[in-house]
Amino acid sequence: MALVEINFDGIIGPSHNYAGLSVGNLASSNNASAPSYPKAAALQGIEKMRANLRLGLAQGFFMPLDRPNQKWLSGLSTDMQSSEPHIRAAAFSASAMWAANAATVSPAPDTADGKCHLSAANLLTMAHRSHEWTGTLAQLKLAFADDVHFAVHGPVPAPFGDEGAANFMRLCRTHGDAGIEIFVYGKSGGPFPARQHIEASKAIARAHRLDAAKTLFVQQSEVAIAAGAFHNDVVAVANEHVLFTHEQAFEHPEQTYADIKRLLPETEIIIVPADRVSLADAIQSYLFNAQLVTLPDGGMALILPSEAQDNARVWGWLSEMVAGNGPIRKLVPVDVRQSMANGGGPACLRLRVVADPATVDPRFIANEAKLDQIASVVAAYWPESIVPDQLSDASLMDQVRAARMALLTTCDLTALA
Ligand code: SUG
Repeated sequence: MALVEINFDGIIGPSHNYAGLSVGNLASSNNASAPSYPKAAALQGIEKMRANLRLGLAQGFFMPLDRPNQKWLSGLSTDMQSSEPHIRAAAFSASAMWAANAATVSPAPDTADGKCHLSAANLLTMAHRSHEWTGTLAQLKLAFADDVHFAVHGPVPAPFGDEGAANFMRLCRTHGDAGIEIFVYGKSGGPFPARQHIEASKAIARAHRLDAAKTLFVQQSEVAIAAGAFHNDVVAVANEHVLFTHEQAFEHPEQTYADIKRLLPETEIIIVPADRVSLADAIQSYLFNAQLVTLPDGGMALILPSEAQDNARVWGWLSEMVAGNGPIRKLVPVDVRQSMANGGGPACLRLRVVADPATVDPRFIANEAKLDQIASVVAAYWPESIVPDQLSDASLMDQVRAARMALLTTCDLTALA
């Protein structure tokens, strides 16, 4: 079968809560200590996957990780009862739901050995995300165990921060053709950290055996990071030959566009001007944290958060765009408000892998029946709500572990237990 883009969504874990852990992520800070609704959150994520299946798109999923992470706590010589609240919250976070940060993926047509390469991200800038990679790597090794078609790599070593596909874009004629790969790194972000370091991006490009002549390293704009765009995928998204970007996404936009055009002349760059949609509106509405997808009929659609529809300036600009003659033909709003309140839109919730689905472990591939089963487990086991004060509550920890185990059992994935 031909290579297709498969979107692997992180199933929102039973410990989903708002702990204000991500400095520079305004939604996370603004919603710190608010009650969360893990069951509703996970069901929203499942509905997004269903909607994508119904659009004719290939869909996969990843399991939530084991939380609280006892091994990480043991490494810090503590446990959930006695640790300080911020350590406890970091051990308990369901942040692996944002699968865009799980890994960087270079599809087979771009690599020297013709394999699809995946590198687990170290996520080391944020404590609560820095211990995801062990569980993520185990999962990637299982899902992409076919070593004729895939090469799975561990994370880049410290101190070089890597945030996975959130700071990475690929442009190509069609998914199955060789493309250009664009690594977007940060240098500085005013009061906020730049999470993606160029050293990490370069290490991944080498590990993935990319063609240096078709690889770009581009600086994310400092004003964008300072305005709350802690990842590049909050201000730009690419699909096949289309780059949809905010005017202020890159530090050197003209050079970036020229380099892209030089390497892939058929690229169409759609620039949203700051005088129509400010960075503040872009970050509040997450219009760029959309899944820009190619539909089976060939047109492109933007699957975006319903917050984008609620913002009149954003929706006005988008409506004009789709009414024009450009490549993006359709807007599909989805409700992922529980994830959005922690700064994770539709695009954060998924990792794109271009591959033949038959080469992926079928236990990670979605269909309607499997999503029904997953939704039943979520409905039966996921907590209704969590407030941060509950995180040391032993009965909540037991419920969270039992919920994940029920899902692993249903999906025949107890190997990840
Ligand atoms: O890393 N939020 C995530 C959101 C990740 C979004 N991903 C992409 N843009 N691809 C983060 O900042 C908040 C957790 C908390 O505060 O409880 C959090 O980790």
